[in-house]
Formats: sequence, structure tokens, C-alpha cells
Amino acid sequence: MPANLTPDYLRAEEDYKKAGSAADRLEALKRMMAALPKHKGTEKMQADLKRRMASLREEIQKGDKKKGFGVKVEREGAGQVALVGPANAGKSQLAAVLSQTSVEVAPYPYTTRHPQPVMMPFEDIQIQLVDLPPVSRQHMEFWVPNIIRTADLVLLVCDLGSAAVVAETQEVIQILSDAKMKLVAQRPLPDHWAGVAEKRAVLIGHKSDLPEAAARWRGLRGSFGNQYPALAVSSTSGENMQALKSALFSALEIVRVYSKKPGAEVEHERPYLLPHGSTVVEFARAVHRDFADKLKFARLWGHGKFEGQRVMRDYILQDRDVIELHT
Ligand SMILES: Nc1nc2c(ncn2[C@@H]2O[C@H](COP(=O)(O)OP(=O)(O)OP(=O)(O)O)[C@@H](O)[C@H]2O)c(=O)[nH]1
Ligand SMILES: [Mg+2]
Repeated sequence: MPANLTPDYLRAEEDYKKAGSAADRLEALKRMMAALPKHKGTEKMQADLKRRMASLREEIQKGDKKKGFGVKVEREGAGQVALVGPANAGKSQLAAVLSQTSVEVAPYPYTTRHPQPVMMPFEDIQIQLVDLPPVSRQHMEFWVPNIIRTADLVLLVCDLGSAAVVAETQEVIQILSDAKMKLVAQRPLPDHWAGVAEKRAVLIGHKSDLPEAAARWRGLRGSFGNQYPALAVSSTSGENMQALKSALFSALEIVRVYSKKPGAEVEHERPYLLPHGSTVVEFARAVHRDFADKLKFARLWGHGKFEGQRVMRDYILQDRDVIELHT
């Protein structure tokens, strides 16, 4: 042991021995390194400290990854929409405006570091939006693709404030493709397995209020507009915000069905939410497990139908149908 170790070094070494966590041990090692006289006699010790620091860094990173795999957003409301796009596209601003809440927004990239779920009211239901950090080759939180994979819908946010918007969008689509996800316009058929997760998507050209936006939007639409439902919107001016809400609702491919007990009023507060193509018998099952088996017929109040018309078990429900179950 070289004789000329300073009191600073010895104190740091004491702390190292007492440290309870990997992060504290790493901190102490850094202080030992700083306090260690650098000369030929301490070369071995320097190398040893470096090796121990490297292995601690690795340990900490692994721990973070483990924690990261648990990054998950509980689904709430009628459906979960992931906001996906490059840095600074205005994802957080959009989430804030659509949900009428405040979300961290800043004029520099990589502002958002954690998934931030918010609820967007739409007519009589709530749709969950998940604001995410950027999808980017420069730097991406590694858990981001996992969150996108489990969402019901992707809102692809493209930045009309950027001259490279087409290339940036292509890059985002490519990163998702590398993570075994393909953005599609419609829900895949149930028995369809393409080897990749097919995610329904709505594309927006964001910041349509900016001066160059119109020309860039034409370019973007030319490249991707026929692949997904597409809209130019602005969080700042409010352009197309209502249309965007409706587009998200339709892309979720759900119907709202209201139940009515015979002789009673319609229960309008809380519609049942069912996937497109659901039938009366599936509605009955959602209301009560036993109803599906006991169901004789139903009456329907809905679109262009004659009020209270009798429908069979296999009638396909439309959005806003009112159903009275008879068992
Ligand atoms: N002109 C204009 N600027 C906008 C609009 N929406 C957002 N911005 C601006 O774009 C910048 C980035 O907004 P953010 O919402 O933080 O962007 P982000 O995509 O969440 O960024 P990261 O979290 O870093 O990925 C901010 O300076 C916003 O004020 C819009 O509709 N029009
Ligand atoms: Mg953000």
C-alpha cells in the first residue's frame, strides 16, 4: 500500500465500505479516484478503482433495465392511444390540449422522459392518451416500443415545423418496424398473423399553423396519406382538433351501446363499449354473464330503425344503439 494516501481518500474508502447501494458505492469510488495521488506507485490502484467503477456502472444499468421492463401504463377509459413521434414534434403539447391538462412542454428535444397518461374527453366517454418520450435513433428510452406494442392505437405525430418531416416520419416507422411493429389503417383480421404486431395508426401533420406547413403537409400526405387516416392539426390554433378527436374514436373501432330495462328510461350515463362487429348476444354477456344464455330477443332504439323494433341475437350493433334485453 503506498504510504501517501490522503485523509480524503481514507474517508471515501470508509464510505465505500459502509455504502448500502451500488450508486453510493460508485459515488465513493469516484471520490477515492479523485483523492488518489496519480503516479507510478498508484497505477495498480487506479486500474483497480476503474475496474470496480465499470462493474458498478454495469450493475446499476442492469438494475435500471429491470425496473424499465416494468414500465407499463394501466389502461383506462374507452381505449389507449400512444403518442408516437420524433423529438419536439409537439406530442406533449397535443396531449395537454386534448386532455385540457398541463403536461411538460418545452422548445428543446427530449423533454418527456416518462410515459404520461392523460384522459381525453370525447362526447360521453374518455379516451386515454399516453404521452411518450421521442422515438428516435439518437436516443430512445428502451421501454418505449413495449408501451407502443400494448396500446390500442398509435397517434403518429409528424412535425410540420421541420423541413425533414417526411424523412423523420420514415425513420419513426422504420424504428417501429425494427421493433417488430407495423402501422396499419385497420384492425387486422383475428386469425391474421404477419410475424409482426400490426398496430392501427392515425397520422397527423402537427403545427399546421406554421408558415411552411401547407407545402410540407402536401409532401407528407403524398408519402403516407393513403396508408393511414391523416389530418393536419395545430395545438396552437386549434385547427382540426375536433376532427382529430373523432378520428381517434373511429380508429379505435368501438361502439357505444346503452342499456334500457323494460319499462324504464335509457341508462345514458355509462355506455357499454364493445368492438366493432359485436352482436346483441355479446352485449348481453357484457351486461351480465347469465343474460347471454337466457336471452330470447332484444328491442332496439337506434339509427333509422323503427323504435323498439325486435332484433335477434346476432344483430350487429351500431354506435349509440339503445338495447332492451328480454330474457
Ligand atoms: N407552432 C406550433 N408550435 C407547437 C405546436 N405544438 C407544440 N409546439 C411547440 O413545439 C415545441 C415542442 O413541444 P413539445 O410538446 O414539448 O414536444 P414533444 O414532442 O413532447 O417533445 P419531446 O418530449 O422532447 O419529444 C414547443 O416549443 C411547443 O411550444 C403547434 O401546434 N404549433
Ligand atoms: Mg414531450
